[in-house]
Amino acid sequence: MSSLDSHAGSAPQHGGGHHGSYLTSKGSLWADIVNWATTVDHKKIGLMYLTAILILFFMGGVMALVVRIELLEPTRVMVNAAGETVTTGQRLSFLASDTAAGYNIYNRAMTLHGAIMVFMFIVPGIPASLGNFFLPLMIGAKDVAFPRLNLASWYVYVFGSLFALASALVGGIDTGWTLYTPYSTITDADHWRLVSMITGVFIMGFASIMTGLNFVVTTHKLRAPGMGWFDMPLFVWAIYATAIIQVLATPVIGITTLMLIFERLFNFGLFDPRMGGDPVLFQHFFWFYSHPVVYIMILPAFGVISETITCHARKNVFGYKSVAFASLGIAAVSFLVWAHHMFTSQGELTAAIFSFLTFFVAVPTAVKVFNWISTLYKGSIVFNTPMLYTLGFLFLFTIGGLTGLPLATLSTDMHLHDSYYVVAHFHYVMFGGTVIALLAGLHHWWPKMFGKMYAETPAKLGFWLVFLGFNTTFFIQFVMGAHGMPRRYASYPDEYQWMHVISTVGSWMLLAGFLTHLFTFIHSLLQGKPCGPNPWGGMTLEWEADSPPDEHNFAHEPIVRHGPYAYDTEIPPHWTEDEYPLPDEPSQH
Ligand code: HEM
Ligand SMILES: [Cu+2]
Repeated sequence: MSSLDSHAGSAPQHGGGHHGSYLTSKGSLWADIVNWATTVDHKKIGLMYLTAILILFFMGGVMALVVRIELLEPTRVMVNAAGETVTTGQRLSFLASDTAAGYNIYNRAMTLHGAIMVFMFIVPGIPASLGNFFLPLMIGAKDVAFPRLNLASWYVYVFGSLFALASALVGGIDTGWTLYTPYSTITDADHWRLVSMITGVFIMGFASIMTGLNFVVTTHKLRAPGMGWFDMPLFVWAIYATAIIQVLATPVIGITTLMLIFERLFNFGLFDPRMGGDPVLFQHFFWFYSHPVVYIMILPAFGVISETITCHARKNVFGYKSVAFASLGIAAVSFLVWAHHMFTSQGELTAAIFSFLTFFVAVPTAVKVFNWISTLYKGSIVFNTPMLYTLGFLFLFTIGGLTGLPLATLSTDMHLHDSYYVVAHFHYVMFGGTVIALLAGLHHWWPKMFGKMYAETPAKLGFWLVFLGFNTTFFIQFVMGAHGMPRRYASYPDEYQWMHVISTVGSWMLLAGFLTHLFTFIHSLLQGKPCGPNPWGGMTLEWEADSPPDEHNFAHEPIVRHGPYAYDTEIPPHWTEDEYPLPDEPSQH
């Protein structure tokens, strides 16, 4: 374990350092507001990011519910007995002036959902919230390398999001979150809605780069004395690998969005064939960023799961080094496979090469899954909420990952491309993977962040609602898609209706699950029992700090003498041997 020898004899630390917790009020409400708005404390910035992304997740979720309500019934255009054309099943029509506008409301809600969820929620997601809060703590640092840049990144992110959301206030865009040309250049709505969304994405990119840069430098430079690369917790490895992608890939979306703005406003002819441009060029640019980005979304989730699984199964991570290197391997391969999103819009040889390369991504990913499962083997698994979410992750992410293989295979992708199968696949990965891991991490680190426990029973109820709701919503979409239901349509043949109904009912279960968690967390903040520094018996450095941590994290600079996990050799601090049975056989490290 990364034990703090300096700390072993310094029990008074837990009485609170000389600064008090980072949550301690500065006196008046106004003083607190100023303090938070100008803070350079990575913990506060982490919480500010967490709040912002959860608000956006809520907004994106509302849009998803709207989309699902529209899909309860297909839009049908029929001629009635009197010979008039009537449109039925447009549940959003009360928002629209006529039928065509009704279709467009569906398109805009779907686009807004995708754009919010991807650019504003899941990309900043875990790194900017949990990463900001825990990366410095886990390596025994006082803060990130560039604290002011960290605060700047939060403001840039909020500013960019407001820009993007402004496009919705003035009517929204209907291009899909992928902003494909020619929808985004010629056919869509009006200039300014699009330009405002695209500019928002452009601005948010800078926030992502600032965060990534900060984490790379922090990991290199600020590790506590004695902490070598292989003493770093796996969450740190994952955030580090993510940060490298953020720094290298994000500039590409910056350039792409600029090109799109110039094309839209000044007809540059980059993507328009009438002017010698090429619409497929846009797809290449877009996916050269957006494929690596799926690893910005999922690697931090892998990091969270490595921590929760070892802590709540009380066992070392099986094959620590292979998990650490798998993160870097995924980051490297992620840049080579972008064109697998475009099999149907390119030549056969190119498609075959990209298909071949795509299968390589599966290797380091599978290594991780096998290692996590081996970690569980003979562990003393505690079925608390973080562990339930961890097991949920393993189950859902495995489905998400394996269903990607038929999409990587040219012959099967020709059939599945742009169908609901794809929608199901990426929700299993992004939601079943990243959102579920975020929930695992939130429940795992909540006591550390706020110094209070949450009520276990409602938290578990929340898990079951989310888990069952998720599968009800999305599993049936694999079936629909394989039967031919295309994505992004509000109108569909009647034979699909029963499947859409199941899916929509699932979305309401999800809503109930999230509300349950929301109330559990609010209840914890108001009335939660105080928890000690280390309620789970965790072994990584953040558990050595107070709960909530002192303003400057550690009273003494930690000195690290062991790797991050040593559940087989040491009893974690504050535990007795009865509470913490050691495994019979020493497991490997
Ligand atoms: C992390 C959470 C989520 C992410 C990252 C996400 C992402 C996306 C994206 C990118 C799209 C665009 C699909 C396309 O381009 O065709 C989409 C579509 C959609 N999502 Fe989500 N989503 C999330 C959560 C949800 C939830 C909670 C629901 C349901 C309650 C949902 C339901 C839908 C529906 C119905 C569509 C429209 C599919 C279509 O008509 O093509 N999503 N999502
Ligand atoms: Cu991809």
